[in-house]
Amino acid sequence: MQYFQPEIETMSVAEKKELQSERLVRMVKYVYDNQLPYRAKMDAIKLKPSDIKSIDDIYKLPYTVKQDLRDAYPFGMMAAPRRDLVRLHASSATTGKLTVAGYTQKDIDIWAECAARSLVMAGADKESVVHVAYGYGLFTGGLGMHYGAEKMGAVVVPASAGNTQKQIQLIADFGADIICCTPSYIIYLADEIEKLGLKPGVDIKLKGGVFGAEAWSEGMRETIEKRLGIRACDIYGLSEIAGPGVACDCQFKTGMHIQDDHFYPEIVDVDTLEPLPYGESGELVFTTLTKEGMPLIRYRTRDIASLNNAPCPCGRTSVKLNKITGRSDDMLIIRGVNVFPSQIESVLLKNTDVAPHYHINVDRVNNLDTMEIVVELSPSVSVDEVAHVEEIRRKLSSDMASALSVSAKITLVSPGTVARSEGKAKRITDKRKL
Ligand code: DLL
Repeated sequence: MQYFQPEIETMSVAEKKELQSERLVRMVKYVYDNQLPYRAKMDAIKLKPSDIKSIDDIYKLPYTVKQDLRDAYPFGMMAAPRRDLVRLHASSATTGKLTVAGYTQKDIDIWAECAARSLVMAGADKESVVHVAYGYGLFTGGLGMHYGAEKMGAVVVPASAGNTQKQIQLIADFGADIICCTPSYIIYLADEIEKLGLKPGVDIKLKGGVFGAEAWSEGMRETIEKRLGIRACDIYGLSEIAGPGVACDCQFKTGMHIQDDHFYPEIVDVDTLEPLPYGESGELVFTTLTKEGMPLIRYRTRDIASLNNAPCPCGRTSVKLNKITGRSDDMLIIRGVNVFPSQIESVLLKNTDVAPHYHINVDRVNNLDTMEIVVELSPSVSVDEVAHVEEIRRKLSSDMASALSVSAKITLVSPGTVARSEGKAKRITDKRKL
């Protein structure tokens, strides 16, 4: 089995707990002394750093929310002095102000280690050519995977996002075996590779990829793996905590291994905020255990997921993050029913007559919510075959209604019609919010 840091990745659960406890105690004191907004939260409930004696006390600590970061924009949440910060990243949230994160050199090194662990989990080694097609810039995808690939000693191709034809040429000519990009972009690349008549395994030597930055379903994973003949690993991260590499799938795909020596995960009930046990779905919360620049305690990510601690055949002992099913702010409420885009994607991917390129339009007409799913027909179906297209539409409508418990209008369009994205796909237009 390949590991990047076996002494940590396969540490016993008891040793890990001791390490987490020691780090949490230190972290809480550091944050109390250096991050004024959080100190105020602790003072408000008369909690002292000395009340936190082990990781089991974590539930006593108040939550940090995105609004705290916005209120402190841009630098109010930084705990390290300006002279110790070496990098800023920011996330352009779909709603509202940028959330800014500052990193010290130690933060960057730890993040690179986590990204390196992730790449090794996905099958990279020192002989690998790692093609990074995540955007380089304020977004953490590009630079995060870049530093990870260098740290583990692979050759990194810093392609960044965009210019799809050139990306394909580079992947083919440089013989990349590992690719890093969003799941929606790898599908786009697969379409273009097919159009160019290039053969996976012959002209394209990819054997694995780490795909993340947006929610994607198991159906999407199967499609990617089948079309390109590669292992598709899910990778998770967020700029406030660390970019890509907070968690990643290993080859057994039993859930993404969380780098929980640095980032402590919890799942809490979305309404009551009470901690939930393994297996139950709720909001994902992270506490940074080692960060200096912008440490965060019990940060509510708004991502909806569950955790599992079943042993993994790879030997890694970390707690695992099951696939993110959506974001609490991406959840659509259609006539009172909760719908996540990932549920829609799962239904679409089970139907081979349509391609996984789709957009969801939500509106309110005569006080009633309406939902339209615009999806491309697969290239093997012609829009001119009217009766066949109508049959596909009817089947999808009925599958969607039974999966979502709410009806949706299905609009089938020709291949290539739905806008492609080089970064995070924007899949929803909710006119009720405009
Ligand atoms: O998206 C970091 C990243 C880059 C992760 C490349 C993976 C690969 P942000 O722009 O701050 O950072 O957005 C973070 O993206 O809270 C999730 O909602 C979503 N997200 C990230 N990874 C996944 C994933 C990067 N694997 C937000 N599955 C997070 C589902 C994901 N959603």
